[in-house]
Amino acid sequence: MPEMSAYADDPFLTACHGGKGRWTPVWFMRQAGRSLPEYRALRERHTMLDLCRTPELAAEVSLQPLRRLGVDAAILFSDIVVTLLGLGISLDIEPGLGPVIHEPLRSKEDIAGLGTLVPERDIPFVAESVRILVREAHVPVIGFAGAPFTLASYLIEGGPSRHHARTKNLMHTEPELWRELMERLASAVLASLRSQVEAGAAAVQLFDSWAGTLSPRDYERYALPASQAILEGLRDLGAPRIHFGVGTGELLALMADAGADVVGVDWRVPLDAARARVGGRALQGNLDPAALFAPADVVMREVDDVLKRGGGKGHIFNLGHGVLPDTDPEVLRRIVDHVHSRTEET
Ligand code: 1CP
Repeated sequence: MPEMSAYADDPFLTACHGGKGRWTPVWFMRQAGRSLPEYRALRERHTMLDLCRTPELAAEVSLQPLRRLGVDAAILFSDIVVTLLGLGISLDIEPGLGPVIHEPLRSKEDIAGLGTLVPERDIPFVAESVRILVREAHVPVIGFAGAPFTLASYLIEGGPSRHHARTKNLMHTEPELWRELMERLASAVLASLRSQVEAGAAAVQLFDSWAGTLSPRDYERYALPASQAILEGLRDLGAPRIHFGVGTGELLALMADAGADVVGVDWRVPLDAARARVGGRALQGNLDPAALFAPADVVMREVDDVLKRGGGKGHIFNLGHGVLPDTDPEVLRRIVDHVHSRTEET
């Protein structure tokens, strides 16, 4: 979709700006990935990071859900830890587990040693993947990155973590060092997101997936300033900014104030309740990904409830978190059809 004018009455962008389009737009977090057999076939021949680093393959994986599901937006195929790769961090993405950092950051020296990200030099494949995708996709392309708190958790814990205890320990005991880490990560994330928009991404999503493990007071003090710097630093580009985390019911107002155009909501807060917390911003969400294993009539009833609470205006239908790997893609396709037909009628 290369012509900006072609976006004029696009349902996804209209909803991002708070409006009501021809239908309620729908896409799914992790729509590109293990629920699709065509993705699993490619993964038999390439590692996850090889897919991310090879623009033709990354673009192909991003296009797979467009062909099969008919969603209203494409998301770049990559991972939040690609920004860390660009900062010179040695890591892998292990099947069934997630990112593993070979030498977790634990000291002042480790943090001082983090480089500066120059996207064209350090992760040129990201912008190139976006350029190919924008040429090939018939819907807007969403660029993305992880927010500093969530990235710091992987960097410090060394991988997925339940309690984020080392991360919070650094945050509480060495607030100055913590702030330095947040600032370094924020400038890297901002540089990456700006280069994705300059390459043609029509919107961006900042994933602060694990921010919901913080109290509102700690979020405001230790995580929000860095996310705010990123979201504010994107404002001049005019691409809608989606801000998402899991378990963030008590943080929604703060996440909106950080500078989001759209606030992503997990399944724990009904959208009508979330609407009251986000001060006029658009909403994205929020069907429970585990509900997709229920019988079809139950799934569609849940979809209808989300649509009703979303209110039809300034609502992007999505799950409350990523598609679970065992999800039947046919259920995803039926949800897309259902959302479209339901909302075209009104
Ligand atoms: O082996 C495989 O095929 C890897 C599985 C996989 C995939 C398909 C991982 C490992 N990442 C991805 C792609 C990915 N990651 C996308 C692609 C685009 C799409 O949505 O279709 C995106 C947006 C991400 C972002 C991401 N990675 C987040 C934020 C979103 C979220 O789910 O909260 C996070 C936290 C990660 C880290 C990560 N990467 C992979 C896994 C399994 C995880 C989570 C690990 C954990 O629980 O901490």
